[in-house]
Amino acid sequence: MKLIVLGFGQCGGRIADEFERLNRRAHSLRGIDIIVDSFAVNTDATDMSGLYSIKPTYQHRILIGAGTTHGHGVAKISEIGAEIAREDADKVLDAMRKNQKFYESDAFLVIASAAGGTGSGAAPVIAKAIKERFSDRPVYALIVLPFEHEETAEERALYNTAVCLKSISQVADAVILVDNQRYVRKDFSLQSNMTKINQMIVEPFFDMLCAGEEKRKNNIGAKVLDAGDIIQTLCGWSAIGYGEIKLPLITFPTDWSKNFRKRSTKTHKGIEAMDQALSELSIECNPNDAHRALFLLSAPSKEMNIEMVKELCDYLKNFAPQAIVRNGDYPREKGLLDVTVVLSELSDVEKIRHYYTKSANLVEEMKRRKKVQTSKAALTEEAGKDVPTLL
Ligand SMILES: Nc1nc2c(ncn2[C@@H]2O[C@H](COP(=O)(O)OP(=O)(O)OP(=O)(O)O)[C@@H](O)[C@H]2O)c(=O)[nH]1
Ligand SMILES: [Mg+2]
Repeated sequence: MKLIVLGFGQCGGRIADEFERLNRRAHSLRGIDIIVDSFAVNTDATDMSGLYSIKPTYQHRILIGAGTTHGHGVAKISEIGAEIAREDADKVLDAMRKNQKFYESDAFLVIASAAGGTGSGAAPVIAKAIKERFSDRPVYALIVLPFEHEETAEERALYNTAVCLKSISQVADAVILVDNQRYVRKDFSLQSNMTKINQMIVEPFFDMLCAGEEKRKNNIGAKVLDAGDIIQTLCGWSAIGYGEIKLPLITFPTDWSKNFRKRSTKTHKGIEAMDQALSELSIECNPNDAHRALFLLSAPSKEMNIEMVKELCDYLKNFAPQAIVRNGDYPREKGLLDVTVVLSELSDVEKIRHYYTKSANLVEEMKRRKKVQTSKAALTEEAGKDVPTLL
């Protein structure tokens, strides 16, 4: 599958940058392309200068709202982010269309954090504009939810998150939810944390995007998971997970038909990787609520067989009995067996309910605060009416 990737705000831009890096990896290691083009869109010029992989041209690192914010961001006010995006939407659409391979893409991927101002405001607005202009391809969103401490420290984060989730779910074909809190690892230093988290967020997409683009016979599975399977699966609230098991690099040929115990060990490795993928889903959810799902098994071809794929299918079906499960195998020459899982069309996600309920109380509170702020400002104005001014 080939994507056009657009990252909004600081978080979105950095994750889009990681996707561009994935593409370079696919290109140099596997000789295939999984991304047609990637863009960072921001109201903050400094944020974009810190990116590594997205082309450093003004048409790939697009500054929006320069007249309003002078390149300094919208300080968490997502309504301003949305307003600026409405004004500058054409700038983004025109930049995308300039790529000669634009029409080779299978889907758009819009990325942003929900808690900030620029990304959470701009992503739904531009997703809507893309959907209206290019109705032939799906628009997917990858939305990053705030860390727990951000939610408790700043009500704005909670409010922005709820508003962004509601808005993006009204326009995007699927919203892949990524909860920052689930990626926190104690062994990461604070400085390297974000980069590591971003790498962990994008890694599950690598094999999934590559599998259907392979041209070499040896790397084409018995059942290829292609763009069609992904498009049929991604719908509404979605989660993605990834699990891997290291394999010895040198193995001796075995006649599996005569060695049942070893064969079940082999299947066991697949189940172990799938278990890991399910326990490390990008958002906490109940697989029972999924109505669509897919998994991709990737390993050296001698490590996979039809029986193993079938057992993995049954295993996933057991967790997600309501889901239509699609699958594929992807033979790769490496000492690794990995499983990517997508759960989609989730009918319930507790965290979303939490944002919606908490922010419903905040809507009134925000209005009240605005009123108090305005009336206090009027009082101060009133008190200073007899003071002369120098202007
Ligand atoms: N995973 C991840 N989260 C990030 C990153 N940068 C910021 N965040 C999260 O994103 C939220 C803040 O949003 P930003 O993306 O910084 O905000 P913005 O869209 O640039 O909007 P403004 O700066 O308010 O104009 C917080 O929840 C951060 O924890 C990143 O590189 N990776
Ligand atoms: Mg910013």
